[in-house]
Amino acid sequence: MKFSIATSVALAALPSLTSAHYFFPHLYVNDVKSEEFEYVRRSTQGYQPHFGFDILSSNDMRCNTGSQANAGSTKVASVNSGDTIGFGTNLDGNIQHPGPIQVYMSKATDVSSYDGSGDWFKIYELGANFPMESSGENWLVWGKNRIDFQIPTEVPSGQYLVRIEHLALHRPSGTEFYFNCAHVEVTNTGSALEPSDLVKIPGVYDSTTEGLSPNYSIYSGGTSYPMPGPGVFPSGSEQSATNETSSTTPATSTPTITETPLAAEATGKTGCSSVRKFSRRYHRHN
Ligand SMILES: [Cu+2]
Repeated sequence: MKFSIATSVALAALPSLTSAHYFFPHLYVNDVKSEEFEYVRRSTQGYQPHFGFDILSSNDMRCNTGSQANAGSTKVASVNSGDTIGFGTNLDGNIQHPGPIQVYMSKATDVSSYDGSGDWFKIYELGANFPMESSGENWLVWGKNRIDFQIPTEVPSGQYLVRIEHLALHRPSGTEFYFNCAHVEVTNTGSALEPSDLVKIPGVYDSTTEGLSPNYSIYSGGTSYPMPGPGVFPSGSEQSATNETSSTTPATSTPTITETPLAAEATGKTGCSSVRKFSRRYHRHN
């Protein structure tokens, strides 16, 4: 199907929809919200997610497009193992996309220049309540603008990239990837363990990964979700997200689930403003 001028004009007329996308420029340390990009590497990706599988084989999958150039100007937050830290969204916008949150860490000799090419391990994951609902609101991240998680007491002392990742699964044709990296220096206050279940980024996911759309559909009423990537270090501890403002907007309608027109899909990477049926549901202002 050809991408028509009429479609492109119609899409250009919907800029406000995409502004309800988001990124994670704030780090919370000791319950204090840092400045935008104080401890988080600024990228050139802004609030738009990556869409589809291309990003899975790119080094940009680590800390996002253009972020390496800002590594040297990003501060390093001092934390103790066992501390709870968190990421906050831009403008405290609530996340209203269905999918998991995961947090990975990678050790650096000097995080202010580190490119993320070493080993990564997962320290946190936030999934869904079941059964899976087509509204998407059964995902535990729904309506949150701050994701808190513990630096495991077992994490060895040293500097790290801490990478938060949100996968949005509402588009039947592919996954949206939201991710940013913070700089931290961990002081281990207990007994450290060598991190296990190590992965590389890129490489941790590929086009066959079960928990990614289109391999996984949130519209099938599933009773489980195959969390992508490795297990949680040290042993899958239970953690939960908090909400800074509790200002979740209630749903006003149930979305009509249809396949996305190919022409709209052709606009690809700029996000899901092209998917009207889902846009109305997931891309509201807060
Ligand atoms: Cu979106």
